[in-house]
Amino acid sequence: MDKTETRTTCCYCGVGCGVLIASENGRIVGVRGDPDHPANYGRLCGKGLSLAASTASDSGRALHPVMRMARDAPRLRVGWDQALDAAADRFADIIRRHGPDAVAFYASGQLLTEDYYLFNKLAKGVAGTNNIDTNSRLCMSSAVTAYKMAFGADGPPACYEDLESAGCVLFAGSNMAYAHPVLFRRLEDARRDWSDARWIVVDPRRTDTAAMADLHLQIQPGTDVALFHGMLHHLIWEGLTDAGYIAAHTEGFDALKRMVRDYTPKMAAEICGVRAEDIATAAEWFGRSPASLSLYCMGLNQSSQGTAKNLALINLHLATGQIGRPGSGPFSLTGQPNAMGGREVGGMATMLAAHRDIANPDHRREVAAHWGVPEARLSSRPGLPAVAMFEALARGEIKAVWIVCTNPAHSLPDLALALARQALSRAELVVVQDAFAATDTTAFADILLPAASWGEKEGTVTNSERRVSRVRAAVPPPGEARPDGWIAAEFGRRLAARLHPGEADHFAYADAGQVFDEHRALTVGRDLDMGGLDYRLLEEKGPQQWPLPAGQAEGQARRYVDGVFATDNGQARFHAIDYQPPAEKISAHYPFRLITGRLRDQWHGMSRTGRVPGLFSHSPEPELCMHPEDAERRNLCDGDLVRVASKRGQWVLPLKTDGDLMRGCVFAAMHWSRQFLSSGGCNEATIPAVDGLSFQPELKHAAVRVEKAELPWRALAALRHPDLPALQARLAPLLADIDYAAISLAGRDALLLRAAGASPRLDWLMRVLDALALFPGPDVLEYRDDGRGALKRVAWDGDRLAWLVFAGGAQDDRDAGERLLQSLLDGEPWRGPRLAAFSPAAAGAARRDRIVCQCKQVGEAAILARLAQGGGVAELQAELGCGMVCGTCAPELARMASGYRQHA
Ligand SMILES: Nc1nc2c(c(=O)[nH]1)N[C@H]1C(S)=C(S)[C@@H](COP(=O)(O)OP(=O)(O)OC[C@H]3O[C@@H](n4cnc5c(=O)[nH]c(N)nc54)[C@H](O)[C@@H]3O)O[C@H]1N2
Ligand SMILES: Nc1nc2c(c(=O)[nH]1)N[C@H]1C(S)=C(S)[C@@H](COP(=O)(O)OP(=O)(O)OC[C@H]3O[C@@H](n4cnc5c(=O)[nH]c(N)nc54)[C@H](O)[C@@H]3O)O[C@H]1N2
Ligand code: SF4
Ligand SMILES: [Mo]
Repeated sequence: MDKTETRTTCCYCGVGCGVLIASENGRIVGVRGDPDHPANYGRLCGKGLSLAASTASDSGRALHPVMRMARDAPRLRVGWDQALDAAADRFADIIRRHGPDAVAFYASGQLLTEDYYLFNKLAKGVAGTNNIDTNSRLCMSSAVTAYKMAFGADGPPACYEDLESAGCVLFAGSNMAYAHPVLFRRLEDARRDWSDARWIVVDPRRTDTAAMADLHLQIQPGTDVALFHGMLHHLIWEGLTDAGYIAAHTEGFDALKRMVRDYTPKMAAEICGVRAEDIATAAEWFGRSPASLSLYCMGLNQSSQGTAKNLALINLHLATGQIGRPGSGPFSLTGQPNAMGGREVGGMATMLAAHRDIANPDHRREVAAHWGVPEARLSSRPGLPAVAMFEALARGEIKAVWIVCTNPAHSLPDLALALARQALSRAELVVVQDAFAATDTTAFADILLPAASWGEKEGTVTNSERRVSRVRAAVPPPGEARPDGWIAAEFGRRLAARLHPGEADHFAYADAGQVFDEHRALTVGRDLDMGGLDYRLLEEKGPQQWPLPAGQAEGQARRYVDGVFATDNGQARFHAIDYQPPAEKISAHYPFRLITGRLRDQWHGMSRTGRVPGLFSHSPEPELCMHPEDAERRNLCDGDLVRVASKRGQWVLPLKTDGDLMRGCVFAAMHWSRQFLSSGGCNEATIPAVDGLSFQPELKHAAVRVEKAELPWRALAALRHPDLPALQARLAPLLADIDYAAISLAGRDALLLRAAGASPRLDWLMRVLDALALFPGPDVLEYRDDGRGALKRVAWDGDRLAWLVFAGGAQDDRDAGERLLQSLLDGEPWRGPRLAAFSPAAAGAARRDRIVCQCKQVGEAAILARLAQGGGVAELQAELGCGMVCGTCAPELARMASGYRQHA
């Protein structure tokens, strides 16, 4: 047997953990954390640990290029040459007829740096358009814009070691316990060692991160600018600013000082809905600590005031000199594994390679010369940022779009009306390059190209602390899937041959290392100089941080240590921008503020995490979280199906009362897509308003109404099966045909479908049962009453339940179905007569226990039972084993233990 271990990097979040892949005969059989990687030193979170499981089967993967020969015709399997030639013909034709800006590329912070570089070269250097934007526009663009405005260049100035030396940590709009778990472990460890470190969390929800804070500022959504100005007012008033630093290294303080005069903590407190004393305390801790670090993410960026929020936070650091020293600095946590790499290669509509600007003719000349293309090819017109790009596509101004490694029909705002769906159905040509066959976006593809995925390709990624790590192939891609960089180069070469015959081949690379060399050559002499950072060094010395100019032994951990910034005069700039409320006001008609965000164990549209049953156990169903008092006033109970509607669109999901929210706010996870739900999820209702400086959409703040969805007919189907992704793929196309339906995975190998309709839908259910092959047979008990829309089928495999279907309108049946479901998931032998399966549940439905610890599958009930005997987290760990493997559940365990003590 051929067993090998391959050193690579996790493909999920921007922490960028090192992973060792064990593979056997061309299959990934296990993963473990790389003990030598400086991001994680061997640790992985639940998502990272599940990477082998999510790559276990090829079903659901895109395996062959497919293409429509005519509009509305079905897609047929074709060869790579045919698909790429057709794509190049169509792109070239559209460019000739309508000009280069009639085509667009929509890429992703999950591409490798080399792939990203090639797409950027292809769009800007071959097609001649700056219409290349990425999902980073939905993610990091406010942070990028603010760094550039304040420091003159993009990129976080701090590093991971700063987490260990910070005396005051300000988390702003970051639920780090869920979204950057391994870094959060490092912070937890540091606080254990340095017990007087203070944590402040700014978040409208009491997240697990907030529950661990010394001070939680539960602000009204969107009010961060007022909060930070209020803190600055207090710092100035109390003489806690660093006049020496301000004078030596910054400009613009006087104007800012004049503006924040009005933002007394009292005034800020009124806007934010928190206590003025708490704002003053936060300012004191921040200003007096020997080292203050802020960690921020989507709660700041995804806002119509995203850039202003970032700048107001940076103001606090500059005014107190909390930057450039160990343990301090404004540290924007990057979301995707290679959001940073994308920024380095200039992979957005508003920038050029290596932090150059489109508007600067010298910069265009440098890049054109490097690529060997005529200077005039590089357009001086900025391209369209994501939202505007899809709007232009919907209006027919952009005619063809190439979408790679992102799922805009799920992740863009306002799916229902203006954006993705309309745009993609109107476009003349949609090319989608994805690793998976069925996503909300691949449905629109005229040409679908199968991409190699994690563990199957070579390149690099850059994590949040500017550290470049190698990504390596451990196994060959399935079917005919090819690496993204290969696809970009093959298409680029074909497009160049059609548009610019006679030009030398712009895509002649022997390997990914050569692409990296071409990229890093462009960085030489610039703020992100990687002249000394190549594959050989990465091979010999492991992951490296930039800047790392030629001749230096290692990269720079911290930037701006000398107080010299990347602006023309070396001074950092303060910015005075007034607070503005979110774009959409709440009203009598739309009284709730919808906040969207992440779950602990799911990743975006779930194309990968949705393949692993264990990753559903922490949050098995989609939920709209609402404060219990808001729910009570509206007569809503846990589990009720509700319809959430904005001015733009609506979706249906179950309600969960949740005291972690403030009144007037509701929260929904962003993950559930049309592959798992009867609708596109929360972005049916979100708003396409964007920040005026960064063009990042306000994905976190829409005004919505919440009403009970009267859907009395209910169905539950559950079965065990060895290939769940295959089953899910068969069911997904049926979901939209009913008022509510949601797929989730459970146990080790079970798939669950819950559905609801305004009237009985046995017709629909029959299609579901056909798709799942749940037919009557010898070991199947059936009850059917078409008049009442009732159908029950229960099947046994030996003495165990194999599958079940319960549909109808009666509560008793629902309870019985839930009880059977529990029995199916437990896998216990069936006792008593089989007919008892249809009798009403004796004492209501069995409540499914929520799993808190994914690694050891420890549920809430066992944890509460152990806490009832006294003790805390240490006892839970020692006796139940929870929180001991990846530690992702540690914050929740701590919270449960302290909650228990408070109630006891
Ligand atoms: N498990 C998991 N981890 C992930 C991802 C994933 O899909 N799943 N995705 C990765 C990516 S791409 C990203 S960008 C990051 C995102 O990481 P985070 O930004 O930490 O995650 P979110 O849940 O999107 O939002 C963070 C918090 O912002 C709060 N918030 C909402 N509005 C406001 C506001 O006006 N002000 C403030 N201060 N806070 C507000 C929300 O309540 C939420 O708790 O996560 C990365 N890590
Ligand atoms: N309401 C709301 N919406 C949001 C957010 C929010 O907080 N709230 N967050 C926003 C943010 S921060 C982000 S980053 C976006 C994320 O949104 P998306 O980028 O749409 O999310 P993913 O599901 O990660 O999409 C990645 C796609 O690439 C495919 N893929 C995986 N590996 C590969 C590969 O190697 N090659 C190729 N070609 N394809 C591959 C996957 O199957 C998947 O379809 O969502 C944004 N949308
Ligand atoms: S924290 Fe988890 S998801 Fe993020 S890189 Fe590390 S293992 Fe991957
Ligand atoms: Mo993101």
